[in-house]
Amino acid sequence: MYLAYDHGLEHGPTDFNGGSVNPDFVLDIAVKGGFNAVILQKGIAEKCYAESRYRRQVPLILKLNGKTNLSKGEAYSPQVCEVEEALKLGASAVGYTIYAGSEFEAKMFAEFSKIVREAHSRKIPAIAWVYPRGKDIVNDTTKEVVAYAGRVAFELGADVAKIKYSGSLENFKWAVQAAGKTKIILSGGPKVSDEKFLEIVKNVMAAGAIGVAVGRNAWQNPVPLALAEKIKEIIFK
Ligand code: FBP
Repeated sequence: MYLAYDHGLEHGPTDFNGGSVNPDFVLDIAVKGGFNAVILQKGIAEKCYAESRYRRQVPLILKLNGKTNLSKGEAYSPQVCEVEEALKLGASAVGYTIYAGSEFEAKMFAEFSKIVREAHSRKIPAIAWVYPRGKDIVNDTTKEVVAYAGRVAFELGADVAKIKYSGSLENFKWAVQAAGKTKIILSGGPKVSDEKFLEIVKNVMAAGAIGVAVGRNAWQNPVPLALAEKIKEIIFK
């Protein structure tokens, strides 16, 4: 159960309500909610995690690339942090977003392949966020497109793939199958009701996923720790 908090770069501060603009607010949720890791970009990792008590309290997954949503062109997310830097900041795993189907897919495949090599030589897992995107992708959450995302991660050697929900247990099961030995986690998505989100978590776990990475549904929630308890109940019990 991972807590994602790279949205300040990906979406800008518009995602933040209440206290969530403050990294300490979210890091506290990660600790008190018993999350297995928090996902950060390098700036926040360096300034708010690496030399803080959080480093002892919750593991870090460092996102090695990122982009804003200010540009609406074909998606490319450049690498902004190296595996070695991530390790110094206390990371237990690294993550990288691949926009499969984008004009710049080849560049992201090359960067990610190098990251997998480096991560494995340092004995840490490489996690691929695989989000099909670009002018040729009509719908990024169909059964076929999401399963293709999982398969891309498997073909490129990712240990874990973070993919979007494809609408039903049956559809998601196909994505888990297509991903083979690459383990699947759900990418949470925009805030929905707790009931709806927990239903999705149940479906992805029943489909064979190993867990969820949740961002907005947790820290935009007025009672994030209550939601965390319910997610844990589904994943671990
Ligand atoms: P959420 O649970 O809030 O959807 O976070 C998952 C995530 O992958 C974040 O790590 C990332 O910032 C965001 O979604 C990117 O979403 P998109 O590129 O689809 O706008």
